[in-house]
Amino acid sequence: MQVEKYKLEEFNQEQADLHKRKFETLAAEIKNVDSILQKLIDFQIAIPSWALGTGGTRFGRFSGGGEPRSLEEKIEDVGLLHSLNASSGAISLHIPWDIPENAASIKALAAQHGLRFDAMNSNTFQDQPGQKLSYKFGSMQHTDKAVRRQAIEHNIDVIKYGIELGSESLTVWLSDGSSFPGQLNFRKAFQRTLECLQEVYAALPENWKMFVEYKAFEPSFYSMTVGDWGQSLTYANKLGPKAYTLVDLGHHLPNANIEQIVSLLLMEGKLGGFHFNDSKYGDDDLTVGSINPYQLFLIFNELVEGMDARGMNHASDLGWMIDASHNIKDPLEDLLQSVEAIKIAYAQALLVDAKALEAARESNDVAAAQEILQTAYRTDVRPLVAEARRKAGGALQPLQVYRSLKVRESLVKERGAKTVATGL
Ligand SMILES: [Mn+2]
Repeated sequence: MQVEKYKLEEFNQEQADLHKRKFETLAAEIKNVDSILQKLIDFQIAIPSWALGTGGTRFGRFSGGGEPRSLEEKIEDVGLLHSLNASSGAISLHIPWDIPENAASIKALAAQHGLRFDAMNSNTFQDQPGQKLSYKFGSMQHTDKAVRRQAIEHNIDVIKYGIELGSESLTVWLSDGSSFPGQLNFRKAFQRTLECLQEVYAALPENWKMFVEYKAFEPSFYSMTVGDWGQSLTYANKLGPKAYTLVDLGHHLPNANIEQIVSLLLMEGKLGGFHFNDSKYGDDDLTVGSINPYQLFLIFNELVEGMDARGMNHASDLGWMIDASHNIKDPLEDLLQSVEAIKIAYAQALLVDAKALEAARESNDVAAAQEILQTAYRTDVRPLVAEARRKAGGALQPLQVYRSLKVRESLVKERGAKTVATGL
């Protein structure tokens, strides 16, 4: 399904006066409003193919209907999101769930929707039908060299698919680890994993990056072989300049200071990308900004400050992606909310008076430092984000348009009430 341009403009027209009033009031208080608008327009967040269907828990899965049945339909769904929010201009694929049968036609379809291919994701955390050797006891850490070889070959295949589609990065997330004390020799597991990653790294094209994603626990419950940012950074440093750490917000132990992690990884030039989601207890895969929007803002504050310190391009020098899987919301509505939350946090971070904050820090004025941050955080930047979206051809109120046009109903009619997104 596609959103007709004129319909979108009709909705925008209905809200034009109210929006204009709100935006002009806010803009009058912002010094460099045009440059902030441009940054917001440029900032695109990739949608992972697996977020387009209903996610499950280990207890069950409640399919929502109208889910994409093929890679083509996944691309159409992301295209639809992008036409509404003008901020989801990329899709991230997962192999083997999204193997393109005809790369050229898939590439052309994505281009029609204004989409590019973000990081490719490999999968050695589950066994596929017909797979020769099992990953039950890990993949790259496995005691059996043949299993490790299989995991290496799979990742190299994923790179090959990515090259055909024009992707430029590979994300490796391993579920490797142990669930019981004594099960694993930590050093051997690390070394074996490193050696495998080195072989995959050697297969990267010149312009590619490799992202090493960490996770504190689950599915391994005693140790994870890439369990935290220290371990990921150690792998990335040993691998070489094309290897980076990837931060997934849900992959930390409770109350971890993620903004500090981000700051130091940026300082080291080793932050590669981001997976956005939100959580209260663990890897809850909740809508971005739904639980702790202040933390999201603090993270963006460090991202903006750290990227500016290194002269980085906010939009293109790091990989930005949502990684969540929703089991009670319409996945497309949820993604619209997540993208909006990211844009809001980014816009607020762009409003921080960095010079005043640095002066407050240097003079140990703790109260002033807090005031400066919270002044930005408590600014209602929604009209600013909406204006950027409008200028880029999107909807002032994407979720409202999505509902008014009865998109989900159309998708159910087209695809059926009991479709299950491939891969989930
Ligand atoms: Mn992730």
